[in-house]
Amino acid sequence: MAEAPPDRSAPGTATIRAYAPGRVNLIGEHTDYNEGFALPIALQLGTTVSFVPDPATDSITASSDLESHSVRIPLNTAPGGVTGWGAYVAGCVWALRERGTDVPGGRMSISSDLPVGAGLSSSAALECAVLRALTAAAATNPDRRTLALLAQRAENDYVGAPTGLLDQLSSLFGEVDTALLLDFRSLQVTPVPVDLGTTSLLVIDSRAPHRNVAGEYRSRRLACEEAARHLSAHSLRYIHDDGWRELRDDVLRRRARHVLTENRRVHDAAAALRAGDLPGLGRLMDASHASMRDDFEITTEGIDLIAETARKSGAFGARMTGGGFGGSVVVLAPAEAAQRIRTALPDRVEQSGLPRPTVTPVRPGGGAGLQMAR
Ligand code: GAF
Repeated sequence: MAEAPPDRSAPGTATIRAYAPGRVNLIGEHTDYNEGFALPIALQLGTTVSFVPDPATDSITASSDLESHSVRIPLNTAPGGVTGWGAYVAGCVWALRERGTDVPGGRMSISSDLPVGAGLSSSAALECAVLRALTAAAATNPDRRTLALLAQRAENDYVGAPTGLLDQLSSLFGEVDTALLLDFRSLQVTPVPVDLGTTSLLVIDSRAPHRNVAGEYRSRRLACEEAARHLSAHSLRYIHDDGWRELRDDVLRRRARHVLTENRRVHDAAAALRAGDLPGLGRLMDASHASMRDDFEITTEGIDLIAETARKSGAFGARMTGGGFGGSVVVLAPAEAAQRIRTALPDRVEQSGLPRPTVTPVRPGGGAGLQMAR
């Protein structure tokens, strides 16, 4: 029998559709949990959630076009209750209910054009789209910073990933043709206009499998916290630019040096973007990549090869973007170099025995929000 269409005359049961984009961080990596700075853009790729509330049920049944099985999430779910991809949805349900939001049961379907595991923040896009849909269903409208903190709570305390706020703030505050200067201490978001002219911004997905990403991410975070403790500071944000010199331990020195120099590069990059100095921005991206490779040690052979090949092809700059240990490289390249990179770089990388990368031109897109149901 054909399924009945949702009853749009009954308040609270019509389909709610929400969208949230992924992000590419132009610069400022592993600075968020150190109360530092970053300069991301939201992408024009993202995740869409359709939710049909059903007040008669006390669970949410979620299905995704990327997964073969649907997941049933009891409304009273608690950390550990749901694992796998469904944990990101369940974590949002849990975080909302913990703050007293009366989330209704219902059916949720999820679709996405963001590659998973490419370092483009597919998890935060899912969380932000789910939160937008569920808060609309509960007839509440928290502001974007509150939503970002709820998404982070879902990820930290339900999923168990000790991540910062970079991805959620990027997804929620995204603006067309705009980069976002994020301050993770005040949670202030300053728009920086992006006028690339004929210059291209490319995302190159290494398509290399990630290994022990969660463990390595956690160890970098712990090292930063330890470095701050040795310097008697609440976080590395409170340390002056070359305060890392006071650390005796070589690993902690290099971890802290990455964070402190990266914060400086973020501000210089925002200034370069405002001044239209794209070669200058490219040089800062290269310096950021070197710092992630040598001091923070989060790049891989494949990622380094992609960044190096892009530079040799005439890019202004290239750097790994995201948490590291695989994922994607963001490249800023004049038109001719961009064309060379698109046609020749995948062959060059594949010839080295690495997975064939994909090259996608990107532009800054709008942030998460509700869509009119069609
Ligand atoms: C991942 C995390 F989720 C972010 O919070 C951030 O730390 C990033 O890695 C590194 O800058 O995307």
